[in-house]
Amino acid sequence: MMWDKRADMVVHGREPFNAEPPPQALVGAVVTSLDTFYSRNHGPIPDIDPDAWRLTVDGLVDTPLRLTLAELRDRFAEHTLTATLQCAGTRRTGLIAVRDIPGETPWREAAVSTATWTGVRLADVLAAAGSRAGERNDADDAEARHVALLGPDVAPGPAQAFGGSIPLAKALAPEVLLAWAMNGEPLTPVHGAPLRVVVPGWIGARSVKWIERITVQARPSDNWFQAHAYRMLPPDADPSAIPAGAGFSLGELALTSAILDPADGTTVPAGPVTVTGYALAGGGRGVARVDVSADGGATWVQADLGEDHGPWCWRQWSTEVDAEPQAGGLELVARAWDSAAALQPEDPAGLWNPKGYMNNAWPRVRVRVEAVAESPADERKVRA
Ligand SMILES: Nc1nc2c(c(=O)[nH]1)N[C@H]1C(S)=C(S)[C@@H](COP(=O)(O)O)O[C@H]1N2
Ligand SMILES: [Mo]
Repeated sequence: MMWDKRADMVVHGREPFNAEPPPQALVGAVVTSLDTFYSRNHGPIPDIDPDAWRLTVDGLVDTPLRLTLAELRDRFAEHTLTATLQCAGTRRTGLIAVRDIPGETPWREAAVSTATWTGVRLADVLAAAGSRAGERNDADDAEARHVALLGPDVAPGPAQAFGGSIPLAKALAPEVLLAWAMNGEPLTPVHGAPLRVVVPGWIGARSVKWIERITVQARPSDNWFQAHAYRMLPPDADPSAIPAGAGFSLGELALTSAILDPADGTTVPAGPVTVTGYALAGGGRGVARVDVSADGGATWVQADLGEDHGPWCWRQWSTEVDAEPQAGGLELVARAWDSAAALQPEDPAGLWNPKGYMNNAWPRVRVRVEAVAESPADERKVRA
């Protein structure tokens, strides 16, 4: 399989490579194995010579830096953190079902994965460069407010290297890493080797891979993927002619959840059925509760939450429902609450936006229920 991924990946595209695992592959594991971790790319995977690679830190800093990977690892303390990465396009299929979204990858529920990342804090690197948070720099007459992140890979559409920015306040937060390892293994090319940014709690697009340049500046990045894409547009906007700065920029993730098993459209045997999924609060909030309904949302039970690995990490959940054979099957629904008592929105229709970002509506799956045959005569009845 391409890029060391499992053979049953759902491959949305080979070039650029975009793939997510089958939903059941995410069940139960807090940390996603490397062969299962989704991958989202806007251009070709760059072939980087780690010896020639350098990280540049510039902009509104006292001392611009230019570092090799060895220098970065020597100079700064190493930190390890388990964090979930989620693409803003996850569950776009639920928005496409409301109204078509041409030209965007139809991600299902698994464009989200969790890894244990090892690297250095972006805050430590910015401190070494003497970044002056919020301070006016006389020469530039500008206040340091944002940190632009730039990769080398050129996406075909905008013909621009991939980049974006995060506010300086987030860049200085201890959870934001420049990582060279994932689950204790060196980063692979597809996940950003030799070094990538990891911005926990924010949309995956801000976790820039193959990072080459970090620039402290007054304003958000004017890179295509900050100024034109990854923005929440009103439903009537024309996505083919988005002026810079239209709508609002996506940053913090919104509370979301998904049902991973059983899969939509499958058949389950009558009797107790285990329903499993994940919930992710985003922005450093926690998942407080997950409710599951087996009757389309009329009645609910509380799911059991898996182990809490902190605010940057999803929660796995599971519960058992009783499946009775019935015409039309069973409609399973989930809804998560976060630690700010926010509840996921019920209906994807109100969330529809022309680029299909941030579908965090209640996940729903419909399954058929098959009566368990007790005798050959019963079996014939069921099959008929
Ligand atoms: N340089 C670069 N960084 C990038 C991207 C990219 O295309 N180029 N894709 C972004 C998006 S949209 C997501 S969701 C994550 C996906 O990371 P992964 O491929 O390691 O899962 O990387 C982000 N970082
Ligand atoms: Mo993404």
